[in-house]
Amino acid sequence: MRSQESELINIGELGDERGLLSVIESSKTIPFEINRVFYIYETKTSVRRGFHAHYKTRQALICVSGNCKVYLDNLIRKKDITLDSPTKILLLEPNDWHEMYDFSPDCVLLVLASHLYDSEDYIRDYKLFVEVYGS
Ligand code: T46
Repeated sequence: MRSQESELINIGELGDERGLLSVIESSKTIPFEINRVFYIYETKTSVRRGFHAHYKTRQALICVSGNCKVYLDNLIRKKDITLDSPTKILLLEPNDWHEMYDFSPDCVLLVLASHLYDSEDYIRDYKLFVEVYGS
């Protein structure tokens, strides 16, 4: 399988005396067509979720409120990313095993996805993940 690199981008903010506004434009900011939107909220701080990779779904993760961390493993590198601003977007590729953790009580994690929900697109077994994405 082709290895793709997840990426953290900053979309900046438009501000005036009324407050702040950040913009996400489908083809400009997000490098895939958005077919599904969901958000994760009221996750307990002690909870770690995710624990999977995908076959084809690409995603963009944005903490629109609060903060959380994301652990990424694409078998070449492992890293932890902090999402603590509505201007930070994690472009997550299918080949990154990911786990989300350290959710603040006010965390709302917005996810834009390239495909409709399909449980068959999930790789939830780490051994299978290594088989699929290992060299
Ligand atoms: C991901 C991370 C960032 C649906 O029925 N439709 C959906 O679109 C989604 C996202 C989930 N579900 C069902 C499947 C489970 O029964 O909702 C339940 C919770 O989903 P899951 O355990 O997969 O949640 P997370 O937080 O582990 O993972 C989610 C996404 O599923 C996943 O694609 O990459 O957020």
